[in-house]
Amino acid sequence: MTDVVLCDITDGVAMITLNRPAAMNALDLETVTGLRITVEAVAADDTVRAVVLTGSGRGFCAGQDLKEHVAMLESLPAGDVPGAFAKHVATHYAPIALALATMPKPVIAAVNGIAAGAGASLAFACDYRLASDVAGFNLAFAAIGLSADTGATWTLPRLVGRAKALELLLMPATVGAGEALSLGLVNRVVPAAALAAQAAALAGQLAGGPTVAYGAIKQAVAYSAVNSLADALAFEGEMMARTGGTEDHRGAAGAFVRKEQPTFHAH
Ligand code: T3D
Repeated sequence: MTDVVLCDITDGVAMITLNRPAAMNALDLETVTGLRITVEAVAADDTVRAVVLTGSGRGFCAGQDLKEHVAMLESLPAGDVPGAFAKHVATHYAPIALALATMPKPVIAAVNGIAAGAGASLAFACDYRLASDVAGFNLAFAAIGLSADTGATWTLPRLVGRAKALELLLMPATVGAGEALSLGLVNRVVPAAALAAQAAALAGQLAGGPTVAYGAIKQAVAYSAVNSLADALAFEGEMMARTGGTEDHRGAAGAFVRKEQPTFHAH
């Protein structure tokens, strides 16, 4: 953990907070490195059963730190810039998106404010977006002559459809929380003052749930998005076999029959 990326783990919930409020939590090298290490650590930690990603101050995350970025552009020979981009994206942004989207536990983006560029992509890579009523999303890449990264070209069309995704990417503008909700960009909008408590409550609920089943659901939904129905049916069968063999399933099915509340454990 560093000062710019905080991580608190309590009762099975990892709360990751981007902590550069003066820069709208923009991702300089220290922050993006800290975020990658933190996200990969909570993904691998079996005691963590739900994750929340949020930002401090009035921003969620403004994407790449453009001040540091301009310094990089000015310090490198022009011919070295494409290679530097490719390395930076492959070393940091891509692994973070992949870890958020594929870790075998639910990940909530508690979007407290503006999410721009790769900051928006981070929120889209999470499993659930709980947004403050002052939050907003801006696919800012094209405004500075860039394409898009951190998975936005994969996640965004799946959230809002191809036509809207292209509109948001080609003509970047800030989409407020209300519009984001109607587009399906976020799951729920809550008053700003209630966001932290609501995110903690939701994460606590998920951390007390059937973690193996949640992980298998994430895997199956991702698999089905890019495979045929026949293959998806076969994969569902594999995931059902995995979850059907858990104590969580045995206990919860029995609890239903006994008219009791089930309790779930990590394995
Ligand atoms: O190397 C690579 O791999 C490149 C990868 C790129 C991936 C990307 O993320 S590209 C997209 C980068 N992000 C942006 O283009 C967004 C830039 N920011 C904005 O458009 C606006 O700041 C916001 C829409 C996010 C918020 O607007 P507003 O009016 O609410 O706030 P503001 O006044 O613009 O910003 C507040 C402060 O945050 C300000 O600080 P200052 O100058 O007063 O001391 C501003 O400079 C700073 N800030 C905001 N965004 C960034 C930033 N500082 C550095 N980098 C930023 N991205």
